Amino acid sequence: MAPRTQHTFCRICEPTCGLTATVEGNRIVSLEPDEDHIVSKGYACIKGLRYHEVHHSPDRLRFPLKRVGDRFEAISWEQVLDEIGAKVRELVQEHGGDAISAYLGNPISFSLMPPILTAAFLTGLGSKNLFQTGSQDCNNKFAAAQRLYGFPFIQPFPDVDRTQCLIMLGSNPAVSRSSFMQLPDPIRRLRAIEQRGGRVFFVNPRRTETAKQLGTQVFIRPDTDIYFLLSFLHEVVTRDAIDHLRVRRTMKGLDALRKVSEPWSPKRTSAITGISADTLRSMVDAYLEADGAALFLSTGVNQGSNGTLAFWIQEAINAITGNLDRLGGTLVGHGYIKDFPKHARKGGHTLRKDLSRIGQLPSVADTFPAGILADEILTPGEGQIRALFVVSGNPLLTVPNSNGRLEQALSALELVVSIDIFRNETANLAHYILPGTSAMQRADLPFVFQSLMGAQPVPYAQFTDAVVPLEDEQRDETMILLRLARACGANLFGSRMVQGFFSAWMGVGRVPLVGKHLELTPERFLGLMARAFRLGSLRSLRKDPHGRLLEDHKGNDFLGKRVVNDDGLVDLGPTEFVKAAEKLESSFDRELAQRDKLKLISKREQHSHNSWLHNHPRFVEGRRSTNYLYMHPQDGEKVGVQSGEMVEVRSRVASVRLPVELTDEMMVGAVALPHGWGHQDADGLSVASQTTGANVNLLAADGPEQLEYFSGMAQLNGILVDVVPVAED
Ligand SMILES: Nc1nc2c(c(=O)[nH]1)N[C@H]1C(S)=C(S)[C@@H](COP(=O)(O)OP(=O)(O)OC[C@H]3O[C@@H](n4cnc5c(=O)[nH]c(N)nc54)[C@H](O)[C@@H]3O)O[C@H]1N2
Ligand SMILES: Nc1nc2c(c(=O)[nH]1)N[C@H]1C(S)=C(S)[C@@H](COP(=O)(O)OP(=O)(O)OC[C@H]3O[C@@H](n4cnc5c(=O)[nH]c(N)nc54)[C@H](O)[C@@H]3O)O[C@H]1N2
Ligand code: SF4
Ligand SMILES: [Mo]
Repeated sequence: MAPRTQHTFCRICEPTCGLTATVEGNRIVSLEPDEDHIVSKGYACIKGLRYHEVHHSPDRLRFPLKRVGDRFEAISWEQVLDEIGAKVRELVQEHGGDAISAYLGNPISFSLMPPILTAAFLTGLGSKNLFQTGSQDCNNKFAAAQRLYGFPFIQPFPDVDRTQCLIMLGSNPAVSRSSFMQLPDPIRRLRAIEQRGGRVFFVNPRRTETAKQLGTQVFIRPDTDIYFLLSFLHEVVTRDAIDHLRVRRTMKGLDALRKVSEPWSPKRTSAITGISADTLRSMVDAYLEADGAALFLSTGVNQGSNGTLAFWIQEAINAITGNLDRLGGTLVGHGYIKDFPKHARKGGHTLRKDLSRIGQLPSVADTFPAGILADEILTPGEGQIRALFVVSGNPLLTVPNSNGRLEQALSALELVVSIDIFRNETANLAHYILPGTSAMQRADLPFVFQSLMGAQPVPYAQFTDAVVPLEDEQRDETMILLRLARACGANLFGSRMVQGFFSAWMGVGRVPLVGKHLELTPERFLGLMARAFRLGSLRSLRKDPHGRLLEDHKGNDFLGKRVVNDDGLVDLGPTEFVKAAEKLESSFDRELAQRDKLKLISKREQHSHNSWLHNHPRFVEGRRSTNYLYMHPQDGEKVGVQSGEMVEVRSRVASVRLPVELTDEMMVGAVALPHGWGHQDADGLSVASQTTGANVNLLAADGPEQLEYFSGMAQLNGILVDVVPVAED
């Protein structure tokens, strides 16, 4: 058969770069960057370009599996759904809906339907126990935005193509391609800021792959960003560089905010951040002089101990200086759903106000923190979790898992179901594993960041059909979740009507819809969504296989118009935050006292993606077959180790062993360790299981007291550690 080509988009990370697939029969022979894509314009990275090899991996799941003793056996869909359904019904009847929980992982979140259906499945069972990656990733931004703007998904992002000054804290776009800001080809876009005479700063304990190529590197001691930001605010306030008119008209709480910044002069905080008062002032100069500037913090700060307060102060600075909601500053996108925050707020969506059973932590965007999952499972009492559905996730390696406590918890569950494309470490503890689709087998509209938050510097829409069909008993996650809901008796969205609609549709495979009889397919679903989003029909979207530009940002259309707090004003000084800021005095003293201790941070790698690309042979070849502890040579000397030697890294809760790599990329006092490793027992991953890396999250503390209160964020950066040499055995 002659090869054919098809344009599609990658769904590994947020840029969702355009790809062109060459397909022979059911085999994808190559993926190339889509040169004509309207935004990524021929950009794609090595992960996207090798995705077909991941897709065709011999380890892919093809049949539903059931654990029998210590083995997995293939069973039919009918049987698997019957058995899971019966167990869930029994648990719900005996213990109530909260006995059932789900963990929604990262990869599937780049698709439209499965995240919605996972949440709906639990709601339908009467359970509040949804966990997802947000509590390792970005819930601090949601928790803060809810107070500042009235809705968690209102997330201003830098107008990167027009700004004259961008200060990035805790982000390494050259490797990550950014987060909460869709940014294919980040280096070109960031370099352009300098080319038009602007400034770029990277505040980071490590001189990253990005900072090596452009901008100004500013080293910061891990987990002290809140003090840097408070001093930045202090300077802005002292200089009265405030757009008073704008603030008066569209914001409240300026006095409270000013007070919060008072104690934090640049000189004072330099003692713990390591950023001198002069350096900080020069950054404030650059920011204030620029015609459009933005502070933008990301995962590096989110994963610290004060992520919510840090994001609050950042947003407040952007707001009071007049940079929020202006071209060249930060923008609030419209997303595909017009006035989504307004409507969602009215309906109360993602605005639950409940507290977790264990630790009384607030839910964020209707989810609880994964850092309490082990406790929720292990602590008896009403509402105890007895079943877990893991949808494209690998919590065992990716959430704080003090000394392997989560493994103990998962082993204690009566039912664990994994929906994945591989049998990963978490799935090894499952009772059932359901084979999903790779992105190349899914029709899609990109979700969350584009459709809900509109975090697109260049707004556009794109639809892709599946590139290749399902094999054997693989199923689209949308269909799996719908069938599971029916088997378990979950009224989707808690609504009998919606459930009745789905049942009718699925039961007979046909449903009366707009007078016609249509077969249920994921494409049809997406067609309905596209129309609901007013993107037109799929047929019309297919006419733009490289994406279709939507209306560009104009700025000046958020403040006073789309802020959804009851009074329509941005709250610069939410009472709870102002109160929490008082505690920063004691943590400051603690920081001063521990200045000589090593702090551990995370590091993303070009060839891996959280825990799941280590099963691809090319990505773990040679030196890449393990993770390393990165450390400044001065610290290496103190510890007494050379590059290549083994060390033990000890935190309060556990220790791991791995080779060290000395590099002056690191700041003195900070060590970095890539996460997502530790696959030695993963017999379902024939390549990854041969790698030797260690799971850094064994070092991260879990349990409610260890999490940041407002967001439930786990502390994955700034963990105090000791590093000691070990003799190789
Ligand atoms: N120490 C430390 N820990 C971290 C982080 C850190 O920086 N440092 N980062 C955190 C962040 S930001 C995140 S988002 C989390 C991610 O954490 P998780 O979402 O828990 O884990 P992932 O490794 O992304 O893997 C998820 C699983 O999804 C499967 N998968 C991939 N594609 C598909 C698909 O199309 N369909 C289905 N059904 N399954 C699929 C993969 O096979 C893999 O088993 O990790 C967090 N953990
Ligand atoms: N290749 C690759 N790309 C990825 C991923 C991957 O695993 N691999 N994961 C994807 C996911 S799920 C996400 S959420 C995004 C995240 O993408 P980003 O939010 O852009 O985050 P990172 O690139 O991980 O950069 C975090 C940076 O924070 C720095 N850092 C650590 N601690 C601190 C601190 O205390 N203060 C400051 N200021 N900086 C600190 C680290 O040195 C690191 O450079 O990346 C995505 N892209
Ligand atoms: S940056 Fe790479 S992994 Fe991310 S969407 Fe683009 S091609 Fe895919
Ligand atoms: Mo993430």
